Amino acid sequence: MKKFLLTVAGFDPTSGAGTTLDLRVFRRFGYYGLAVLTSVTVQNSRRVYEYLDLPAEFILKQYRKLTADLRPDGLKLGMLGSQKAFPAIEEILSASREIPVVVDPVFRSSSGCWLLEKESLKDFLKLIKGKINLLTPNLAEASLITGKRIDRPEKMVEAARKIAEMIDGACLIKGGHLRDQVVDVLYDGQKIYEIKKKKIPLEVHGTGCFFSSAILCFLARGEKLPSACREASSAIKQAMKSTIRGKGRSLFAI
Ligand code: PXL
Repeated sequence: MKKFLLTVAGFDPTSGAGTTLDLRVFRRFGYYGLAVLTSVTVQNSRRVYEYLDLPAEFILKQYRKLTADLRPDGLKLGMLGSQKAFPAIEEILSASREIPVVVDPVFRSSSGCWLLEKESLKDFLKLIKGKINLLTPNLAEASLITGKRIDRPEKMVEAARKIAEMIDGACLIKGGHLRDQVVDVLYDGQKIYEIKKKKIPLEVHGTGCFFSSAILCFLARGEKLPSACREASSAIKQAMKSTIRGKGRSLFAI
């Protein structure tokens, strides 16, 4: 029987990131995707202009009515927009203890627009602590979380351990912005895994959303975390062969 995966994230009108990309990724790996919106952004492939957060009660209404009917087999959290959404997210996480949960800490868009207030970082970490399977920060997000500049593989190893301890869960730091050899570093609470890859000279919007959604798909299939991350990494490389362009960055054409 087909499984349901749920994304709780923002709407990007280009479909290059956020809920509509997550839904396409879920479908690509054989799942039926469900979505609860936290925020609606104004953006094109060049940049994010502004966004409007939905009230926490409205996020919860979407979630409660949806899950009274269809039960998700996995949960992904993306853009939350504001700390005001946290009470809703708390309820959603509490109801998701039996299923895999992957969180992409969307703090800031590549074009520099804050998608969650910087001041809410500590509360964000408290919100997810002990309740998720995996957090997937990129180098900038890992630097924000640890308060240190994370820009080299050795520092990524140390930061992955530290963040995993802070959230009482596993952490995968994405090294896509490293200069030469690109490596992602996973700490699953016991061991460090390094996933090396070739740098692809193409800026594609939404790689973070794609990656976390794909990892969730492989976890929901029963794979262990290191192999789910490896498979998602190959899947993203494959998907980057098929992109489409407007006037800004490339978008996944999957
Ligand atoms: O890529 C991060 C991201 C996630 N979700 C939404 C976004 C963005 C970046 O622009 O708009 C809705």
